Amino acid sequence: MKKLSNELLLGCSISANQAEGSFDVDGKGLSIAELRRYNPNLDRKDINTERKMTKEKLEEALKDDGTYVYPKKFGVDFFNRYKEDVKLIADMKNNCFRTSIAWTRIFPNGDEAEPNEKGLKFYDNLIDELIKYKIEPIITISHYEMPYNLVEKYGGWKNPMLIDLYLKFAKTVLERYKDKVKYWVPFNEINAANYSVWAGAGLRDDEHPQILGLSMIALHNIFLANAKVIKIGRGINSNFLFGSMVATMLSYYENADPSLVLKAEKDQQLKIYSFFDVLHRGEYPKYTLNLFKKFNLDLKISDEDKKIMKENTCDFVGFSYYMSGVVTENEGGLTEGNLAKTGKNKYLKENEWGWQIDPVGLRILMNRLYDRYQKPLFILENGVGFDEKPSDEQIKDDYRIEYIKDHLQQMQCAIEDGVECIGYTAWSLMDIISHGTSEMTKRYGFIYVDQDNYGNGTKDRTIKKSYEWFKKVCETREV
Ligand code: P53
Repeated sequence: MKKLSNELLLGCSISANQAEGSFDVDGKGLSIAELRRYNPNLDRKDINTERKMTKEKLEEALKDDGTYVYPKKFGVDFFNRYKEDVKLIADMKNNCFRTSIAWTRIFPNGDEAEPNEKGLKFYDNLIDELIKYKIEPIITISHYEMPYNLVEKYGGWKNPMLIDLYLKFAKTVLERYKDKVKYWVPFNEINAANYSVWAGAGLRDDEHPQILGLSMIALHNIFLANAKVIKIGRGINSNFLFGSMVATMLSYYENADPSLVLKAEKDQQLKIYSFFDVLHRGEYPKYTLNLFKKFNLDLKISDEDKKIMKENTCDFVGFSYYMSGVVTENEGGLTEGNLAKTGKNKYLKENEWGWQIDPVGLRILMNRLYDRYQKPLFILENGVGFDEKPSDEQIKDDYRIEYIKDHLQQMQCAIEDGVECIGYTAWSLMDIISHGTSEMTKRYGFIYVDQDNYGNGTKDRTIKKSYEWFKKVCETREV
């Protein structure tokens, strides 16, 4: 048993595009998330191909003629049921809650001169409802849901004009909620372009087949926007705390062969540290600069921009952690995993989607991140998806309890090792639409939502066994 501190923020996390639905209500514009289809014929080993946005899939999505469903359009009705959901958060004794503000509710096309008051009203109500129950809101400004118009008209984040368009949106919400929200996540999983340039940067995957090259221009614009939003935010309220998030997957070496160890280190540099380093040290590490050279990219970073990046680094190290992987020479022995095709680790179990469950890896990672940046950490996402069937009885999700319990214990071990940690928000509050596959079947919630992959169902919420367990943890601070 571990005792958690009363100061620790402990709660759940969701995103607007996976939960809200009501995609065309009150003047909301179309976002890139709503163009990701659910494919009923998908073989799970093809997830990495399915998640790529191609010209063909995009045209089909824009037509939306009934061939496929686009579940992020209907979400799980959080837009209409937020009061009921916030009450469930309060009853679970969580002291914080993380969600995002849908850019397309505030600036439907992204380039309007004035924000959409009706869209802001929804977040006024949601944030006030959280505060009513003394739940600390943690707000993600951009969670894979930019206005589609910014892709079509401007070409996504590779266009530097996106920086000011993003800042206009961000400034609107930072000012509006300056006395109500303290914790801000300017970008969800800023390294998302590693996995999907569509979600991360609004670039079509078939036009940007490699993760580097052109997408680095987009990433640079995102990094600049991150530094600039922190600068603006500090001018609005000096107590704001910022932490853009990085999706982390710890990589082990399959054996002690030094060349494999080197390969794994390089893999971590490329996929994780090259992002954290810019966010927390305010400049590109040398190995990223070398990559720019290798791809013949002359980003023409002005001295002014260098200064802004250097002076406006994040306050906390925000990250998501779901699994670990193994760097191997044995390409035949890879997991089937969504995004994360990696070597199998015989010491670990996998979930149905091939994600290898590794609580001790969280402790290792927290130690490494704290050693490297010496800033407080915030675990913004951690959780596990299961295909849970509707049932008249309560869902007894002991596997989820075990997963979260083991990770919370390892988090506490890391804290006892000397790591500073602000909080932990589990993914996710209730079952929501999966980011990667737009399916409902991959359920992460403490709360069951009666809805299938096509949006059929009452959408009623029922608590799972894990809800009661997590409530007890939040109340007693014992895990
Ligand atoms: P789904 C990759 C690796 C770790 C986390 O993912 C990731 C991804 C991208 O899929 O994304 C985060 O729903 C993301 C959430 C997402 C969650 O992980 O594909 O921030 O929006 O839902 C789980 O199983």
